[in-house]
Amino acid sequence: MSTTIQTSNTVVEVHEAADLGATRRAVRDAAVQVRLPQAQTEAAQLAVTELASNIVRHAGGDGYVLVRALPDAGGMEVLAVDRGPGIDERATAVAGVCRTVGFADGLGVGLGSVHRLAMDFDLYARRSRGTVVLARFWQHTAPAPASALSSGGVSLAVVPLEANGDAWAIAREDEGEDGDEAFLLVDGLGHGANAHRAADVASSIFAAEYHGDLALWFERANAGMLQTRGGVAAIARVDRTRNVVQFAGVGNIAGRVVTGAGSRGLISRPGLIGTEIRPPRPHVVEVPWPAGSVMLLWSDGLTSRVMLDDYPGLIHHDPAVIAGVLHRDFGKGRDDATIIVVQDRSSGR
Ligand SMILES: [Mn+2]
Repeated sequence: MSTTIQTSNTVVEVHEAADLGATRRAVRDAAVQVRLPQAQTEAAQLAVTELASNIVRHAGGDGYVLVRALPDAGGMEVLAVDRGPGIDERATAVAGVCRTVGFADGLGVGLGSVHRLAMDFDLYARRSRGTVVLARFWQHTAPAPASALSSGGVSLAVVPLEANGDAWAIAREDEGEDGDEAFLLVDGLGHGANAHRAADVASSIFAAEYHGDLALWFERANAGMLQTRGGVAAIARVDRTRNVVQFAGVGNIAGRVVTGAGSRGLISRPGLIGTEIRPPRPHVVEVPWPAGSVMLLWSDGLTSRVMLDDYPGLIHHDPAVIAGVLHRDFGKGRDDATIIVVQDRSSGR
């Protein structure tokens, strides 16, 4: 069992050229946190400068940059998100090719240089709906995938620079390609420092005491969170042997599993954890998880109707890009907001 509590994103709004410096500083802070070598730090700063200037020049300054440290893997990621006119949809196809053949010239708008600088690169654009570009930087080389599950997310405090009252974590229950993995999403009541503390206690209990039993975690988390203002949470556990997702949620955490055959909602039970001595009793539901499935889990900082239907091809993109697009389009902007994306790559696509 190895559990990693995930870091929140830092957001820098980009409206005009004067905002570029703040994007570079956010990148530098994350780079320091994960001990990125000088060369990679400079590459990341150059890339974010290019991405942020694109937002100013081509998206009318209607966008932002999300920066996230990836301390366990020794890296960091930058998502440039805008609501601009969108690069031609062909560019998305070109970016798909770029990832495999390493050629990105001809995209225009400086994306070619970002692609050369970044160690992972992805892009999703739709005409009149905006663009999301991903650039990742690692200490050395990109780590080999730990399993056939690929995951990413966006988690953001409603007030920039305020503590995030949402938290998420990943537990890899066994080593190897086909190990089971569990994903925790917790939302501390309200927002700010006290919500953050509740979420922090819940994710720490997940890291220390979760061993594959969803209902037991809810009991332990309820007891631990009694010292806090409490919150809501869900765990989705991908059982790779039986090819099912086990889901248990209490309160406003929603989920969806998208497969070739359609999509299934993951429904939480109403209630709270950490507010009453008697622990809540979550229902553990199971839904099929065929090869190539994608799961979304999100907190109530996004609307309840998060769907991939309006986004042709998005499902095949990097989970962080999927999270960036859905967070932009379904975020309510009134609460801490988190969306986790889990992708099964074992279909060999
Ligand atoms: Mn909330």
